[in-house]
Amino acid sequence: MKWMQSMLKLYAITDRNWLKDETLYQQVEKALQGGVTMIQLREKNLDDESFLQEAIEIKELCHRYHVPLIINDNLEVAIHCDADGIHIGQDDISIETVKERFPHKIIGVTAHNLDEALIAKQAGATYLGMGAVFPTSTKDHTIPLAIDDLKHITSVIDIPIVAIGGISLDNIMKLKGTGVAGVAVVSAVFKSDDIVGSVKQLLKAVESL
Ligand code: TZP
Ligand code: MG
Repeated sequence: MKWMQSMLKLYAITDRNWLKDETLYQQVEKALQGGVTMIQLREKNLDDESFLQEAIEIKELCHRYHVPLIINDNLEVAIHCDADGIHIGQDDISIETVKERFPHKIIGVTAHNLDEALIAKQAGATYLGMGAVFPTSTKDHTIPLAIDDLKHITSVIDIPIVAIGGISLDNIMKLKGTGVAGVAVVSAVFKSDDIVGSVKQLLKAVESL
């Protein structure tokens, strides 16, 4: 699946924590202008109606840049905005339910170790998000994943894997040789005062992994 591999190069996950005086829409547009290859809309505190409204607008924006939109966790929102896919964690709805209710879409799954990765792949995940490869303050209670373990998992699992957790311009090269398709980042993009510039630099770095 070459197309999936290239979509995962620089995967930006949204976060309202660093909006400052901008809207999320404006920040996502900057990320797209910089060249992110996929966007995940991650909303932990929005009611379903607002989440759906936002998803419809952000999908239209992403598609203007020919970039797929993935919805975090919320299957109803994903279905109703006709997103390109959904990303689920270990404690979210099952891959089987997603396949049934949202067929022919991208299914991203968070996995923390080889067992979880194998199970998700077997159940039909399109790609895996694996981490946290570095310490992060963006998400609580993350489980650390050693770089050598990540390398082993990418050599065993034949669906694309994206690394996540604390990835920045300062440490991204530590992922060299791990076999990841790309990186998933939150703060490295959305916390930046120069989103377009940061995305361009990250993209350059990820291309040399
Ligand atoms: N899942 C594992 S770590 C993480 C998520 C959603 C947060 C990553 O954020 P950042 O800012 O790129 O460390
Ligand atoms: Mg989740």
